[in-house]
This record gives sequence, structure tokens and C-alpha cells, in this order.
Amino acid sequence: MHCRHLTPRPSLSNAATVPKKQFSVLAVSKNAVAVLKGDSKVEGVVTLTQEDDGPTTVNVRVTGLTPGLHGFHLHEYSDTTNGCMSTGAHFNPNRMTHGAPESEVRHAGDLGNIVANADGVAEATIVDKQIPLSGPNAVIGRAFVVHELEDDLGKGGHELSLTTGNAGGRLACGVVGLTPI
Ligand SMILES: [Cu+2]
Ligand SMILES: [Zn+2]
Repeated sequence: MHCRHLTPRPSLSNAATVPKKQFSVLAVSKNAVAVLKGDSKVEGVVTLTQEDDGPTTVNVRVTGLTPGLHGFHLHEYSDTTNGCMSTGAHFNPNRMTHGAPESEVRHAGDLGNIVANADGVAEATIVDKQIPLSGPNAVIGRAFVVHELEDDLGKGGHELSLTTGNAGGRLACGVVGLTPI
């Protein structure tokens, strides 16, 4: 009774515009994480963040590596029954050949190399448009793999260059799962 004069009914034009304004302000942020482990002392954590339908930002920290470049990819499966080998080939929903992250022709999972310092620590921030956290090509349930060798980005001329970048063995891997933060 005391406030009946303070809550005017919205006009039709207000009812139509107010919710629209609210939705345009609120970005929908999705977050995910992968914990990398393997048969070696190499281990790491990868966090992923995507706002709305924008690119995904990937923060990587891997330790226990030999200094230098190491291939870093998203592989197709979350299966680790036979260790990192069970995660299959590079995530490749568009049926491309292997390439560099900046190439037109690449697997969606081709994230190039991470670089370990003299202490064996590799830290990187990767921003990429081909690894969304929702939709048909979502990478939830795929696995990150860090490799023994440098990924030649498809340019090495080796018989494996156009499939794996000839990046050698799989040192550690981890499945991408959604997180609340
Ligand atoms: Cu790989
Ligand atoms: Zn590839």
C-alpha cells in the first residue's frame, strides 16, 4: 500500500528496450582447464577462457622440459587408457593437413610450439579462434599434448610433417574440462 505510487507500470517501449540493453552488457564467459601429466617428469596446467563467441585465450605452464621448442597441440580424444598415445591424432574437424597456428591450412588443434627456458619451464599465452569452448567444434573433452621435439609446422619436409609436424613422442597430456572460474 505504501509504495503503490512508486512502481509505475513500464510502458511497452520500456519493456522492449530494457532487457535488450542488459543482454548486450553481460558477456558470457566460459572457462576450462587441463592438467598435463605423463610417463616423464613433465607436467603442467593449461587454462582456457572464451568470452561469447570470441577467440579462446589459452594460458600454459609446463615444467620438466628440456630447454627449447616443444610441439603443443589439442588431440582428438580424452582417452588415456594407453597414456597419451590414446588421445589420437590432432583435433581436425575441418579435415585439413598439419600447419602453423597462423596458417590458413592447419588442424584446429595446431597450436605450434611452446618454448622451455634453461630451467625447463615453458610459459605461454595463446589466443586462437579455432578452439572454442562450446558449439560443434568445442574442445571440451579433447586433450592437450606436449611433445618431445619441435613441431616443424608442416614445413620440415619429413614424411610426418603434414600430419604431426614430426614433433616426436608425447611427454604429457591432459583432458580439457569445464570449470566454474
Ligand atoms: Cu601433438
Ligand atoms: Zn596438426
